[in-house]
Amino acid sequence: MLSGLIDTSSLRSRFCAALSAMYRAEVPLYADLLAIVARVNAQVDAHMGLRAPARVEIERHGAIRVGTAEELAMMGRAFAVMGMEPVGYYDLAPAGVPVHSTAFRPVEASALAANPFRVFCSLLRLELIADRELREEAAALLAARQIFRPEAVALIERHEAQGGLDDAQADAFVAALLETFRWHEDALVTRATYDRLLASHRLIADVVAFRGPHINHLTPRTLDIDAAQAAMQAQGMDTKAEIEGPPPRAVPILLRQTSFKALSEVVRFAGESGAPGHHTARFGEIEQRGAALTPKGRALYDALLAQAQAGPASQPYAQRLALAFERFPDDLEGLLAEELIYARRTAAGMEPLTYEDFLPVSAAGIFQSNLGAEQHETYGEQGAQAAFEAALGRAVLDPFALYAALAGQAA
Ligand code: OOG
Ligand code: NI
Repeated sequence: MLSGLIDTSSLRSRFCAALSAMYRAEVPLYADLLAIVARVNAQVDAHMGLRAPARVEIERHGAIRVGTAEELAMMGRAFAVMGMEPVGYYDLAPAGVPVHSTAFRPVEASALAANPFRVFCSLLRLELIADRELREEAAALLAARQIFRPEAVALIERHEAQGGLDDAQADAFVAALLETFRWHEDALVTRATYDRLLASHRLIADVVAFRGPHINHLTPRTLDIDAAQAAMQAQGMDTKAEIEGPPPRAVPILLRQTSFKALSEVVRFAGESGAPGHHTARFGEIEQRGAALTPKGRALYDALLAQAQAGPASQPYAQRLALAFERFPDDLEGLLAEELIYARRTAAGMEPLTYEDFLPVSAAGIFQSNLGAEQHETYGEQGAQAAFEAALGRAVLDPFALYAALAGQAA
């Protein structure tokens, strides 16, 4: 690397800060959520088992949805500038959402420690739209839009040619790329087209009807998600009914998440000057992360979650979840002895590795809660990892292999 080039982790931090500022301005309720998280985190006793870094309220992830292979490939190159690589393949079709996804994130221990910010990036699967005419119309709309500023593309190329960006180029890159994530209330389509896209699937309208892949949520980390959810509700936020993921535990595992539901926002349709329309897409979410599970731990987690979900409807979900998870050891020794979590040896003993990825089941729940309960159609297609990777222009990394390497084990 040439001297004078900015470290990719500080570039990621600059971008994350700029994105947060933009989203707080665009979605004021999100600024309220950040204030709640900061308050709850300040109240949490440091003895909870999570070492509180100085700024726990900074965002841990965001999410976008792109429409074409070209958009995904350029997005992958943009994230590479910030030291973020595609990790994992998520097939959302079984949950009735016509996309497949990856998480762009840092992978090295030092980069994760510097700033673990990651972006869940979904690619629309137009082939899952049954109506041929609508599919072709959507494809034409997507082919005609340009979601990246020329300056952003030029700086991505500069980064690739010189192995990094200098300070001024980094700022210019952040400013130019931010435009891709901005909300545009002027839609690309007429109201009639929007309505037809919406009738096919709300998510298809969200991707196809707009100028770009607006950031649809950001997610800060909370140290006590149960307290934060209660505080959100006390402040009148329309939250999800249940916290997604595992139940509360002494040793947290994987990821627990909740959100306020997507807001109804003003949209101006093409060729109209009268009353505006509305679109719901953007929300605010919080997360609490715990230990990364081994394949064996993950299999147990999936089985117990399925058991809780299949339990008697007469029993509250939280109770079913707690009962099912009685079979999941909840002490460090037990978790390590049964090889359910990844851990790394430190001077103080064994320390669980934090889960840095997403949960497809949670992800589906997040999508669903913001699409409205009415859409439960599922798509019969198989996952299409090879097609996703061809669109991206590279293979996605295997999350288990990354954790094993961080834990100092062979994959
Ligand atoms: C992304 C949903 C996935 C999460 O936290 O699981 C996600 C989306 O709605 O585009 O962010
Ligand atoms: Ni999320």
